[in-house]
Amino acid sequence: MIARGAAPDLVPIRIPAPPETADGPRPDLEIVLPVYNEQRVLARSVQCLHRFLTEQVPLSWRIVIVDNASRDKTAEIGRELAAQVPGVQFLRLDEKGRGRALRAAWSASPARVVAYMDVDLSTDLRGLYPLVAPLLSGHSQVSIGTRLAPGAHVTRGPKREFISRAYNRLLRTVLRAQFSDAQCGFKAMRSDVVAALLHDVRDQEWFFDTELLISAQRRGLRIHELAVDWTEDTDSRVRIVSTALADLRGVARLALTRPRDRRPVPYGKPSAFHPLPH
Ligand SMILES: Nc1nc2c(ncn2[C@@H]2O[C@H](COP(=O)(O)OP(=O)(O)O)[C@@H](O)[C@H]2O)c(=O)[nH]1
Ligand SMILES: [Mg+2]
Repeated sequence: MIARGAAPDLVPIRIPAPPETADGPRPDLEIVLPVYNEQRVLARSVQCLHRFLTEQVPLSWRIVIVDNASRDKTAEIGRELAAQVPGVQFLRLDEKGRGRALRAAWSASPARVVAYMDVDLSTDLRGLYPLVAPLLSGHSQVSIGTRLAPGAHVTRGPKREFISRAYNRLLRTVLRAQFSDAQCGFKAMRSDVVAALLHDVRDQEWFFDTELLISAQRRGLRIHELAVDWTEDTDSRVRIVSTALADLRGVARLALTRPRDRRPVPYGKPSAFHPLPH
């Protein structure tokens, strides 16, 4: 109900000019595509993502392909894409590990929000703007896609479904995780929490995501969850048994480690962000 009487005081909004970087204007969003032996889908996925961003997303953005020592033609294709397609960059690291790739790209990013997605585009891209909007507005600091919350539409095999549910249940039981899906390849966070979270994370491979989210939770950050539409690509780089064992070792390590620092990250006020265009 609207109170009768005088109109409420309106706080004037000051719109800051977008900060500049050495490479030009600071983008709202950087999307990292971690790739390992992805010559089959890389060019198609980058073109698809580029077109989607250009036509559907009202933000400034850039795409960064990060390859860790692929043995196929991924690096050649990545370099070629970076040379040909505006807004696309390519980074190559010598050692394997998806976590390592994300760390390298995110820690060097000038963007207001950093994100990543699996190059097979298993997640419907229409979730991208809803993923990052709560970060740009200042409402949340971390934002993740989830396949395990009500509203998600998921097509994947029974084995991966079972492992995923069991793993996330374990996280809730052992680590008191408050998020529903640690492993969805569709995540983003604000740049002003990147350094603190990366400081906490030790894993350089698949456990990286879980460790990052537990760190965010322990530091009292708000993790926004977005139910995604997910269609599994059965061409996978995950070696299930060794990855599951590494995950279990990671969970044990986090369970035994007292949080080093529960203090909240001094992230910027929402007004530090360039507001979203209409
Ligand atoms: N940079 C980098 N990316 C990787 C590595 N391993 C996997 N990826 C990428 O991580 C993403 C998810 O891998 P994928 O095999 O689709 O995982 P799944 O969907 O869980 O089976 C894909 O974009 C892979 O190319 C790695 O060692 N380095
Ligand atoms: Mg995949």
